[in-house]
Amino acid sequence: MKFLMGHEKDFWNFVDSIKKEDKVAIISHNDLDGLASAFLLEKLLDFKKIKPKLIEIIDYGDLENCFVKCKKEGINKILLSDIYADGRDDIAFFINAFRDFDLFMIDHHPINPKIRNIKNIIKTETPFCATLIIYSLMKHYFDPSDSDWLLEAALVADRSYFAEENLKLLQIKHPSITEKNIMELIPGELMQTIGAAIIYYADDLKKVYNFLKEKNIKSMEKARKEIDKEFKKWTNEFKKNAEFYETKKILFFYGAPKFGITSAICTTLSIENPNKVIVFVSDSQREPGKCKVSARSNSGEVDVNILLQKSVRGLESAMAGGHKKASGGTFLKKDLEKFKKNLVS
Ligand SMILES: [Mn+2]
Repeated sequence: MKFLMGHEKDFWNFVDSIKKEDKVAIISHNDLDGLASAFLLEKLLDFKKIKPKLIEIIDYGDLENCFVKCKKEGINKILLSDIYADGRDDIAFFINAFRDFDLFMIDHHPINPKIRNIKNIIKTETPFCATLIIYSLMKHYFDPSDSDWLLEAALVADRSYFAEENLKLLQIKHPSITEKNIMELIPGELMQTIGAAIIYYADDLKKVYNFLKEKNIKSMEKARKEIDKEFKKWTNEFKKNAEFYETKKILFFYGAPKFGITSAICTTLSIENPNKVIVFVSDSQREPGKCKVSARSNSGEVDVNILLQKSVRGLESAMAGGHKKASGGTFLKKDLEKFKKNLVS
């Protein structure tokens, strides 16, 4: 794992600088890698006998408000993980946060040139997920191997195993694991269970966070049963009714599932159709009047991060971003036709 930005030593210095009297917040992303990152960061603080005052599991777009909350709560140190804070054009709020707080960020999303000079940021290439970065940094303090189960799930969730060294890491405990069978073996199974719980409890992720802390897999399996039913239904709908735009190799579908399962459906369909671009638009549960879009290109032939950014350009209150092979965004429902036109033209 190579750091594209930042140094291990800076992180250790940051952790060493945290004192009992500090008010520490952990802010992390609302997906599996984000929850696992927060889990590890809390363990690290626990090792130092420090209890974080706040643990916030958020969407990228909520970061600015989260900083406001931190200020109100008197937070002075922040550990920020798996948040693509520099992913939008206007990142003044983020740069200012380094003045307002003693802040350290660990992330694996592309680097915005505007943050190049900021210390206290570690960035890796996309396949090296935030959980893996934190896990390797923690080894400086103690042996974190009792969290291996969660690291493995995060490596699957963020598709980190496509980097050979990460697949090899998984093979230490699961020698027969390959890109093909990973979903049927323990790390893939666990990823699907935690992933389903994240979808089921999307409005109350602290619940999932506590399940992880208790290693309460049973409760997450219950949620998975419900999610699986809905997942099957909408995967079939997509297969039956998606529109195919041949020149762009785009499979486009609009539907309105009960849970936020579009992203997971896209991932599955993309594995089945690696050379096609899978695009699933649904109604946003979080923001009425808005649509949510997920896009995947498993082969990486099309950069779906660029594709979605192009597709929302000029649309009111729209945003898009993510990775080359997996990206997402939102736009107003009234702009669905405009979005589609931008997408396929
Ligand atoms: Mn991540």
